[in-house]
Amino acid sequence: MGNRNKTLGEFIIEHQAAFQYSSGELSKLINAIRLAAKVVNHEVNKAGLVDIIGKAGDTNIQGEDQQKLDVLANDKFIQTLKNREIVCGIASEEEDDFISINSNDEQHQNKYVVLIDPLDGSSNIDVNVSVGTIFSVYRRITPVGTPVTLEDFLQPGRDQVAAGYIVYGTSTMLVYTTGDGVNGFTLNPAIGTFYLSHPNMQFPETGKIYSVNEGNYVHFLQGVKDYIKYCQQEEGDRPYTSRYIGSLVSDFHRNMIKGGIYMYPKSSQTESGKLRLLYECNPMAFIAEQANGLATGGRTRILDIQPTELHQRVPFFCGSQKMMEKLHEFLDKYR
Ligand code: AHM
Ligand code: MG
Repeated sequence: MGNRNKTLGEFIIEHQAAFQYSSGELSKLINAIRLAAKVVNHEVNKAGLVDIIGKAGDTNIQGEDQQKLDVLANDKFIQTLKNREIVCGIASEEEDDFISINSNDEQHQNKYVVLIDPLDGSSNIDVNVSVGTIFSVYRRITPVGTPVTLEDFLQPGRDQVAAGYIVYGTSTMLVYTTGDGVNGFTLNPAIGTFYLSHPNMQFPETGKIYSVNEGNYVHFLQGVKDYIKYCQQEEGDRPYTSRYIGSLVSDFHRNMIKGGIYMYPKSSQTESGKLRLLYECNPMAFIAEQANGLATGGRTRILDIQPTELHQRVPFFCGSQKMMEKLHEFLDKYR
């Protein structure tokens, strides 16, 4: 079957067959994420009606408390994964600690852990700008049949089995990789089905877009400042275009399609930048590398960092290969 009208469901089944020893667990897991994504999408789309249906903290007509959307998204993803008993542990940007899941039938038999940022860029919701969900999947390290431990979550990004994001934008897309390229699926909201719309996504080798919060410029390291100045210089195909939504998923998604570079550097204010290694940088770095892009912390490959804590932050640079190489040249001058 060609790619015409292929649904995410069909794609998952087809690709499961490609894993010789697959038990179908990973496919079920992606399916659960697909389901939760649709529910969250529905809620995100209603966000503008907040004055009509009530805001966080209010009680709605059915007597239910209205939740903030990021809390709601967190609950939906966790509930869906828990109910379907397909993972042994979950860590979320919204939770202080990881959650260990006991399957009812066979205790702790599942082998995957999921790490999730349920609603990234949620400050954008109030102003009707795109937000996203980011997820990352690892095989547990500790033996199946025992409760998960912190060690199962603190694995370097290169050991990810799958990673992806959902962008709730002008249309809703689910983009993911299982280490065999990156594919994007667009939701047809009328029938609630994701269709393969962007097969084999690739960062263009170079691009003309740079994305960084320039309001922090004075606090950046000299190498980053110099690179930004380079992007703004009039020469060859420069100046580049500056585009910053402030929603990592959307900024990344645009750059992957059009060619560009995203930067969240450390600054004199924030020693490690802002973005979280486990919930944001690792999954995006895995997708970037699978799509012919690069992701580093300035020099170190993001996927090679050994995490030390669940909510660890790291500087993050990611994008088209040639642009990343140029950035590294500037950063190297100040080493
Ligand atoms: P969040 O997890 O609290 O939503 O923060 C992450 C977001 C990213 O989506 C975005 O790239 C970044 O924060 C923007 O930060 P800033 O407003 O400092 O530029
Ligand atoms: Mg986030």
